[in-house]
Amino acid sequence: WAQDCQVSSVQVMQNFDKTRYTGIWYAVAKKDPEGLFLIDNIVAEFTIAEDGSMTATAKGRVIILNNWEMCADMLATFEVTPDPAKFRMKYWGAATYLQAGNDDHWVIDTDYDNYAIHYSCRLVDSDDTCLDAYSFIFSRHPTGLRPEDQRNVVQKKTDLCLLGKYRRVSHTGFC
Ligand code: ODT
Repeated sequence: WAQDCQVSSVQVMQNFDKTRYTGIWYAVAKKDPEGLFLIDNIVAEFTIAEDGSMTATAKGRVIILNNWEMCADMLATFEVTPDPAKFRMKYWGAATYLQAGNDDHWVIDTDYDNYAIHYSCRLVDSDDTCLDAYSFIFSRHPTGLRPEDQRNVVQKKTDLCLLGKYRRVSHTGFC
């Protein structure tokens, strides 16, 4: 079986349960998109609103206006699609000078209690490969992934054609 790296054949989490996904996730690794925004100290918190829709907040260290380092406070709402693990994420900053946008937000895999793998392709090429993807590896533990989850995460990074493209995200208490 050869990897085709096509966006439309990316396998996402089966029977994704957004209720079990709620709570705090620490980013432990990240594949950056073009025009990197969140640098490190990235923590996301997912909530289910009263109407059942998923929302999230995220914090992370950013550098804006070339040289101003700050902790960004971000908000997002998630629009459902026919696949329960594939969302459209509308996001904006608590301050207007922060980034805002609308990205795909796919949950590739999670065990809900320890790790989660997120993927977003911002730009799909005419051959259905991705020209600008970003991806987060999340852990429930700020110290990182458990050794027993690492093999699985490496496999999913490989499936996404992103193996070797991630960097570690540090947590120093900046945010
Ligand atoms: O950092 C980058 O370079 C790209 C990421 C930009 C989107 C950040 C928006 C966060 C909005 C609040 C959301 C929370 C949940 C996020 C979970 C995963 C990744 C965005």
